[in-house]
Amino acid sequence: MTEIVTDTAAASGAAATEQFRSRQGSGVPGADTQRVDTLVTELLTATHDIIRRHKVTYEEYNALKAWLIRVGEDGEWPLFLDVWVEHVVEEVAGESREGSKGTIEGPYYVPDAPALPAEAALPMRQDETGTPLVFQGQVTSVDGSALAAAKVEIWQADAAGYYSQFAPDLPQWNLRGTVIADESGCFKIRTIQPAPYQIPTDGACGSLVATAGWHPWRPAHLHLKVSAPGHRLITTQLYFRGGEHVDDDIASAVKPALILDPKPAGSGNDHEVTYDFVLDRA
Ligand code: MBD
Ligand code: FE
Repeated sequence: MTEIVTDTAAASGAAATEQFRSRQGSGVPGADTQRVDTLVTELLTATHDIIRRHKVTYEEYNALKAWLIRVGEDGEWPLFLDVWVEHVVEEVAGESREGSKGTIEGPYYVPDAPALPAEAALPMRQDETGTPLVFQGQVTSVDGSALAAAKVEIWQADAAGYYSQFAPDLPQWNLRGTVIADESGCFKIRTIQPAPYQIPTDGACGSLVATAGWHPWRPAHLHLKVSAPGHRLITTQLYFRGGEHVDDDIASAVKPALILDPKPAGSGNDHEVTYDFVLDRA
């Protein structure tokens, strides 16, 4: 099922909202009244404090109301939350990990990308542009043992900054794959270096960014989910040393341990980098 996605905030937002809904039930299993009361009361109290401290006017209150309505109309709740809130949820969730660092998932993951062997090229167009990149490494457990047949799911933007299934005119699984590591936990993935990602400027989030005088950019990144039986799945991203916006990611999701430094390799413009993953035990 390939949907037509046009190049507007509302179209990529609708696709992201639909993707999220298709994977998410409603409610939190086991959420209790006490917890909901505490969290929502504190959120509201913080909001009330801000209104008093800054003497928020009716004009500002109504502008907020109109903007929130538009976030929904544009399907941009996944984008808004993943850009400005998710990094703190991930920070808290990551506190209990010893292995590789994780970071946010963002709005553009799609499960069940085509399975690929340990040494493979990601699905891409015949004329895919961008610097060729060989991304290789090994998946081990925290005790150092190799994790045979670990699953390395990878998704990324193309050299124009677009994600397949969330932008028009891209093959369904372009630059998305599920690589199965070999018996030593090793993988070698041929891809291209993605471009920095600009969040849509024509939707509610773009309007917030412009009105607040911020910039709409994320540094170029690869997204990954790495998993193996008996181990905690890690969701992470990898960035490129010296790349634009590595130091001022709008989504606050860069960590020093996640910055790659690919070196020229082979002929032409090819680059190569090694990054190993260490998974915590489940
Ligand atoms: C992205 O590509 C992304 O990774 C995040 C977190 C938010 C918006 C776009
Ligand atoms: Fe992304």
